[in-house]
Amino acid sequence: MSQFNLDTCHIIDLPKITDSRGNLTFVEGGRHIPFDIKRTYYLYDVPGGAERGGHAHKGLHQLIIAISGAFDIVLDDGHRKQRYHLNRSYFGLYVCPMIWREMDNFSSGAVCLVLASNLYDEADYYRDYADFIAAASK
Ligand code: T46
Repeated sequence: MSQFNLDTCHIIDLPKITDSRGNLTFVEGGRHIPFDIKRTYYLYDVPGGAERGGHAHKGLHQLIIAISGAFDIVLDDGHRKQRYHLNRSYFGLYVCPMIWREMDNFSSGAVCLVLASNLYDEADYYRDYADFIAAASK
C-alpha cells in the first residue's frame, strides 16, 4: 500500500498580514509547506458546471488555494474519499503524491492557484483510475 494517504493531506492555515490597505498572504517553500516550490499555475475563467482534475500524481506535492471565489475538491487515496470546500485565500490544501483528485462547483470568477514541487511532467500522471487503484494497492 502507498505510504501516502488521505491522512497526509490537510488544510494549511497560511500567514495573513491584515492591514487597512488590504490583506497579504505569503507562502515559503519548506517552511509553510512541506516541499520546495518549482512551479506555479492557476485555473481561471472556469465555466459554470465544469469539472477539472480526474488524475493522480506519482511523485508531485501540491498546495491548492482558492485565491478568489470557491470550488470543491474531492481527494481519493484508493480507499477513502474526502471532499473539501475551498473559499479562502489564506487556506491551502496540501495534496501529497498518490491521491486522485476531482474538482467541481467552481463559483463564478473562481481562481485556483497551485504551488507544485516539480516541473510539469506528463509521465508523473495517472490519468486512468484503474491504473491508479492498481498502483495505490501495491
Ligand atoms: C492538478 C489540478 C489542480 C501544462 O502544460 N503544464 C502544466 O503545468 C499543467 C498543470 C498542465 N499543462 C497542460 C497539460 C494538459 O494538456 O495543460 C493541459 C490541461 O491540464 P490538466 O488536464 O491536467 O488540468 P487540470 O485542471 O485537470 O489539472 C491540473 C493539474 O494538471 C493537476 O496537477 O492537481 O490542476
